[in-house]
Amino acid sequence: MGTKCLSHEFEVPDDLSPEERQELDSIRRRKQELLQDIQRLKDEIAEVTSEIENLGLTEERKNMQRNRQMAMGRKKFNMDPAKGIRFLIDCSLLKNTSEDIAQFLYKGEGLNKTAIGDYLGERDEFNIKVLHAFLELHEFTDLNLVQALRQFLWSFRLPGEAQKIDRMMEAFARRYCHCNPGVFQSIDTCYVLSFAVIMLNTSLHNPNVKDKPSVQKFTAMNRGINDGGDLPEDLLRNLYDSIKNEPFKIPEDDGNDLTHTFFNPDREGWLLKLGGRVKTWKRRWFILTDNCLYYFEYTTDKEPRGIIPLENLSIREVEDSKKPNCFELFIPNHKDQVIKACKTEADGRVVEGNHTFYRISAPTAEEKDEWIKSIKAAISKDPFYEMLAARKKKVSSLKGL
Ligand code: 4IP
Repeated sequence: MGTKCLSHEFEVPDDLSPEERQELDSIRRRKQELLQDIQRLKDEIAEVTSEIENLGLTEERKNMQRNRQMAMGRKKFNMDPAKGIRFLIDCSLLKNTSEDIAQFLYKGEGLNKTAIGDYLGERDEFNIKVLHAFLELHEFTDLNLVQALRQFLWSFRLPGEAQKIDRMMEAFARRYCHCNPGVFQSIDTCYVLSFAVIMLNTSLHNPNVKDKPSVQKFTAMNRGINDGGDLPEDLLRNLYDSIKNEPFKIPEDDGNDLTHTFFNPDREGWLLKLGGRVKTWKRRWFILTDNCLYYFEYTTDKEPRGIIPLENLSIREVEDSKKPNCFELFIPNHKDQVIKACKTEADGRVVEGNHTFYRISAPTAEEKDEWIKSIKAAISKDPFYEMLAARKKKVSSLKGL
């Protein structure tokens, strides 16, 4: 009998018995079946391989698309935080929960810190929830107030608006007190001291501030803020030393600085100003912004010749025998008091101003009205100082309760 082989045909001898022929037929059938099975398996393998390959491709494509949308969402966020967040939610890249959004802002990858600050400071109920979830991500346990503030103030850029700052600092104080129970009598105490520390940082490290407060002055300034009682001197001294040795690191300014302020003034234009001691009229370029009136010799000057903070001032229309369309800035009820302001002398020195009033003449009656309206809006009390003052009053008046 010849060899039985599945893959090659073999010669069949002529003298096979009927049994042998039967067996041979059965072998041929099995061979056929096996070949079919092999082919089916091959087809299946090919199908699965191609499916796997396709799967890899779509995953890759999906990832690429997700990355592109993420980058686009971040860009949108930096231009308009609310729009950016909405876009990322619509693309299913963010869940519409305060926790998820807070996590995204806390990581801050590719996000502009000014935009983060703006979003967190919004008054909307949902934004406030995000703000609180954002603070939950900050761990302040066993950190002193300066260390906690360093961490917090590095995670975004504080917005300029008083109400926003108030909400964010309140949330900070709440979280700090939660992580460090017993350090302060109340959240308000922590809030007020946080501001004292931020202001101390400016006084100690801003080269324009000449009068640097001593540790004694700092301690004295914070007397009575612990719900009427004093905070331990050691605590205040430690905070003072920490700030003195290392100023706060504030995120890079991304266009929200003074230059930017001058680019977006409330009002600007040429006006005539009467001198303080020597009563000469000078044409100056005035810019009203940031609750201050700045005047320049030329529109292109970088440094103002004078700065008049508008806090505590009033404005009125006046008649002048020499110039038309006049108005005056003055301190109500203190006719002879010199207005707090600074000016540049002819030799370049910056000195205090000498004016008991600033008399200004506008080119037309309309411009005079516009200036008066804008200045009036600017001198309506700064809401932030009012808020801080109210809290200070609250924490200092609790003595004896
Ligand atoms: C000057 O008069 C200018 O009017 C100054 O204005 C003014 O300073 C001076 O006030 C006044 O004496 P002369 O140039 O004729 O000397 P500017 O600084 O815009 O040039 P103010 O305070 O208004 O800036 P006194 O108070 O320094 O005399």
